[in-house]
Amino acid sequence: MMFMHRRDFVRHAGFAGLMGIGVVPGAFAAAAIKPDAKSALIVVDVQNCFVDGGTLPVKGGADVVPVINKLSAAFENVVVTQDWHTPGHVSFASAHSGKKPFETTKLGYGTQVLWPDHCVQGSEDAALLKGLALPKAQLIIRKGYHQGTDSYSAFMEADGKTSTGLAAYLKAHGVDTVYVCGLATDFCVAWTALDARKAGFKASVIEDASRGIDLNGSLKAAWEKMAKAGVKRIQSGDIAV
Ligand code: VGL
Ligand code: ZN
Repeated sequence: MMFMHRRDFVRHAGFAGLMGIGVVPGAFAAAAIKPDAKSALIVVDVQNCFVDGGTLPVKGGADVVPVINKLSAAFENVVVTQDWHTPGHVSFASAHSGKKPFETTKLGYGTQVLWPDHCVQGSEDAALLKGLALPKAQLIIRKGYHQGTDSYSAFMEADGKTSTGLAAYLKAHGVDTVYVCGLATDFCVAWTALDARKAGFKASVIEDASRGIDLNGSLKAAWEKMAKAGVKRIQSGDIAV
């Protein structure tokens, strides 16, 4: 009972209520997260390439759109990211002879998963989903535009030392807490949340506003790594809209 998920708590509490055990009225409203001026929603890579019909589709990718649109109303600060690769980018399998998508290779900065060609700068594939309605978004940060370096994270390129400038931007705006959602949970969302922690932000990933690729157990591994780093795993319903 002590360590149950919020979902389970709600179920048990409802049952207790029915049994007349008594639940403090308003207890759930008080528990809900109310983002303030120090919080930012980071919407990661909700682009045509990552949904059906795109070059690197994530299962159920488009389903995050209505969830994110609704969530965004709760935030004063909304930042959007776009995966934005050069043609022939180093993360493309096609740039490495004898390699196929979803294999790996060793680069100067470490092991790189090789992907189908995706999110090429200026292409329709790299555009944000039409249905994504975030008129209040204050910044679109593009990443992965250096030919020889990938960037899953919105904060730091895969070399671990080239900053995108996002941490400085958020800090300059007084933001100390980020809520990360989008595509894909186990790559760009997870790396963004992990780097947010490294940069000193409180960080949560909104699970039902994200979808994963799950390559060789990558989804479970990402959640474990995030838990260890102090990234909270929450649901969109935990945020008061
Ligand atoms: C992503 C693989 C390659 C992502 C981007 O947005 O999670 N995954 N490029
Ligand atoms: Zn990419």
